[in-house]
Amino acid sequence: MSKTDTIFAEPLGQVQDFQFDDKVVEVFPDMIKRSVPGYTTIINGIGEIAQRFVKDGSQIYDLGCSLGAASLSIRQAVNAKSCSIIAIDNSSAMVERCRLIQSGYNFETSIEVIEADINDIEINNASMVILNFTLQFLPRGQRKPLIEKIYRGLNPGGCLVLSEKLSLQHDELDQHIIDLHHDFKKSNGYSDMEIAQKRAALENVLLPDSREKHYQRFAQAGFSQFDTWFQHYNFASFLAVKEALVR
Ligand code: GEK
Repeated sequence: MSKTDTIFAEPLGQVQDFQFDDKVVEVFPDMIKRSVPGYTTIINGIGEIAQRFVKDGSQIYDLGCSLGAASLSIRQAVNAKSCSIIAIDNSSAMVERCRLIQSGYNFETSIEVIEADINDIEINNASMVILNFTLQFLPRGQRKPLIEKIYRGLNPGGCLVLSEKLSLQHDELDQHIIDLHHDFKKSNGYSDMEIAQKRAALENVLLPDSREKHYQRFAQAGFSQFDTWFQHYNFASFLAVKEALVR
């Protein structure tokens, strides 16, 4: 059982930039479910998508894995043989807890949890790559090279699942959707002060792009097929497929 997230429950005066540290690790499953609309549906969907795309003898990359929820969903779902998951995060607190959680399960699909910056790792022989609410934390200049690296590392017919908070094109509608998200957080027990302080902590750290920007990046990287397979308010998940060479 995950502890209840109360990190922003008391007035903080000066709110520091958000960090994935020990305090966050302790409450992370509770925090992400109460903050990200559709998170559980996306995690389950990633397992279902993996059943279709993961091929025997290939690798699956979970980039910015946190506690490995997406990896676990894939390990439970995949029937392909001799596959391995490479789960990467640059927060040592996340990696330590992720290793502990994953070692409690024994599935045919193995997992290696690595502490590294996802910009520094190699990707190869991949049938599936996951960026589940991670790209939005990278400086904008790092995003295009990463999507291009993923495209190069995917086998033909392989896929990328990219989940992100979006900024919407029309300012007025964007504000309505942001308010609906705040109502979602309130209905999950967060106070107005918690919502405001968390927002301030994320302001310089979580930089959302528009759907159009993501689609442009997919196309520029070489993906010819991509679409939105899930959206709840301003939280969406995209599926991009590297075309198979022979039809
Ligand atoms: C899930 N995918 O539960 N290199 C490696 N890791 C990074 C980097 C980087 N450059 N930048 C950020 N991270 C997970 C949820 S959380 C999303 C992902 C959220 C890591 C960071 O340490 C954190 O663990 C994760 O990306 C983002 O399916 O908390 O909203």
